[in-house]
Amino acid sequence: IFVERTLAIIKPDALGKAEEIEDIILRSGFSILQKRRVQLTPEQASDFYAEHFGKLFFPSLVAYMSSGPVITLVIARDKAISYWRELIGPTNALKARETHPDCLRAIYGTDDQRNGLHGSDSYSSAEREIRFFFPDSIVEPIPVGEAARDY
Ligand code: YYY
Ligand code: MG
Repeated sequence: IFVERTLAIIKPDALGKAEEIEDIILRSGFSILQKRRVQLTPEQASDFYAEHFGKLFFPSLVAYMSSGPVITLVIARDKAISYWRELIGPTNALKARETHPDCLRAIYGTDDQRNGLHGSDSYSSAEREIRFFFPDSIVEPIPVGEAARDY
């Protein structure tokens, strides 16, 4: 059995709830392997969200993500990538409140941009995004039982 890792971000608008959110992460069966509080520059936010370059919402997304500190976390459990996406819920926090009222974006987010939380959407995104914030980290799946080791 292998555990998988994914990147979670507590975005600027949810930072005040970071402890509460970290408790939920742990109670949901994840280990927190790495954690960093960072203030992104607009350049770093643009790089991180490069796949959305050119979209109408890109400039305001970059401004929002660099408007205050964020907490980036490498979290691990089995099926971490899809499970974390399921836990945070749909992108639009307003719609999420209608359709997925228990998801974290419904609880901690505001709208389709300030949605409180990020989660990698695939294995290759997770690999890229973990390296983005934790360049020294190993991203291959690791055996269960070693998840708490300091990678
Ligand atoms: O992966 P996820 O975060 O759920 O959504 P994406 O479609 O990848 O968009 C990334 C990010 O961009 C989203 O979390 C908020 C923001 N955004 C926006 O500001 N306005 C939109 N119409 C769609 C997304
Ligand atoms: Mg995405």
